[in-house]
Amino acid sequence: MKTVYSENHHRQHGRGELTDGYLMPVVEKPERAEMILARVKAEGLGEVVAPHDFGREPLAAVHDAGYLDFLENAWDAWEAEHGGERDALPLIWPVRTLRQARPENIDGKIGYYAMDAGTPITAGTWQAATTSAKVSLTAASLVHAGAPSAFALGRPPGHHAAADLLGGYCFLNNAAIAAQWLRDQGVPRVAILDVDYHHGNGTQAIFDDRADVFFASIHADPRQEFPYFLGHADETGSGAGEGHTANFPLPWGTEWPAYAEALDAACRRIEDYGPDVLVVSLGVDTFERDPISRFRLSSGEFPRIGARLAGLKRPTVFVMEGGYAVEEIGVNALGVLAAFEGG
Ligand code: SP5
Ligand code: ZN
Repeated sequence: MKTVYSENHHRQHGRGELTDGYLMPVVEKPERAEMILARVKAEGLGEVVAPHDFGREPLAAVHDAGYLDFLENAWDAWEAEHGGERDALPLIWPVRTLRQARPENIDGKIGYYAMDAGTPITAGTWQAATTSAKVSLTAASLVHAGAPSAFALGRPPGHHAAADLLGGYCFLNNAAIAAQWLRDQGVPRVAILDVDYHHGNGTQAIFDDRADVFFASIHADPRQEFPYFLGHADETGSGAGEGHTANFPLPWGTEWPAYAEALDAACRRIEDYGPDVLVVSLGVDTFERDPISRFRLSSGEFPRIGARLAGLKRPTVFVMEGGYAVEEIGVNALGVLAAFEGG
């Protein structure tokens, strides 16, 4: 399969994320994509191609116009207020009892649009995030044009970003943008399977009340793990989308046998739905030595994920999400992709 890649991801290189009470070096860093790209080349997965420009429309089909405007201008506003020495991070949020209204001040705006203090906005964030969206759109267009599969090797990731919300290292929801674009090309039914360790709260929220995009996610139980406030088993969609969301939360310490059962259950739900195209939110932070995660999949088990996905026999767009064990991230991601192609 072809890999879509652009060097522009280097423009997102945050200096710090608030974690465990410290401002720590970010884990979502450029080396992640470099390691995966090196492995794509080493294993000969296929041609590496540059993304095309799709304009603003496919972004606006998923994200709120006010949010896009904020994201595009946030760094300049932050720099004008605080200088450019430190990344932009929020420190107050409109939680219970507070009013959900967008302030004028940049600090207020960041709190209004951010879900956490781990997702720094930098000088290059807009360029990197819009390029990552283009990467996923280009992969979707390859599959729409008849390729059996394509790999969107973008960063920053996307699945925590909702219509008007950034967080979890995500700014634009690349998988949702690809899925919506496919719908807008006339593809009747799209399914998104999210295998990142963390629940894809943004993707779920975007398609919550819709029947034309099915969302299934296998992830660490939000009672224990980030993002804490979405991804429980009883969330099944709302309104017209009732029954079109399926969550498979698993406990800390989950190993392959329990993971495989959840994967199989999720795949059976997708088979029942019968999508025309499958979008996979591919996170490999389920790895046993991931520095921020607590599942225990070994490198040898990622190919089994790819083989199970191949069994769905659907045109498939892989969109890169998380995975922070930089040394092994390429091996683990390629484990899924190469086994998919072989299966
Ligand atoms: C795309 C994606 O995988 N986003 C994940 C965002 C998770 N951010 C919060 C992580 C909190 C980690 N706390 C554990 C620190 C270990 N000392
Ligand atoms: Zn993750």
